[in-house]
Amino acid sequence: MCITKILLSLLFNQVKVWKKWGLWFYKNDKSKMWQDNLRLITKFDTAEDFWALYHNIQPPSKLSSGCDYSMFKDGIEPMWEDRSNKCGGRWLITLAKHHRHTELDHFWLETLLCLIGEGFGSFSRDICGSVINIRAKGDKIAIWTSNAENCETVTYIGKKYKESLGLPQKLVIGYQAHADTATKSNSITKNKFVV
Ligand code: MGP
Repeated sequence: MCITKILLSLLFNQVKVWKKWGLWFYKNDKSKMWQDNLRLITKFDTAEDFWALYHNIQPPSKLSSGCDYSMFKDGIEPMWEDRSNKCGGRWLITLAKHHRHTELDHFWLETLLCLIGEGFGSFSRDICGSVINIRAKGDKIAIWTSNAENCETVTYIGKKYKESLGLPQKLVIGYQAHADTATKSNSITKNKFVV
């Protein structure tokens, strides 16, 4: 267990974390509409409940292709259409296939801890949630924020996020507005910001 995890569990066990969070699961069933494949698993507002949940669900690396987990602030649904997301965007980490068995679970946990531990200080207000996509072509992890025009906040979150994951300085990550992702005509969405 890394030091961040130990400290957070000691500090926040049975202590309320930032408001309340919801954990969602998406399983790709092509016979259904995208929204109908999305399920809220549970909500939690203490670190103790977070760890109980975390230890009782499959780690992302064990999920089948096409599945997602999302963790969002209570009251925000993990979709572009939600009023908190519709003007926002995401910092996107794309992982090479071989990272599923090395970095994926670790990156996801660090992402969750950045969120519930308010790792972005006062900028945490702009955080909506995070999503992990398990995909055959390569897995993805993203932090969603509420305002893609808020350059200072978005940039701060991106830099801090990269640092929290221990990504090398020279590795560039991109932020994309949901409006661009939702209307893209091919598999590439232009980056609005990079850090
Ligand atoms: P995806 O699951 O985010 O990524 O979007 P994937 O599977 O890697 O595909 P790619 O297009 O990024 O290469 C896949 C598809 O799911 C999208 O093209 C949409 O049709 C649908 N979808 C994804 N999201 C996050 C939403 C959403 O928030 N709202 C709606 N309506 N559809 C979505």
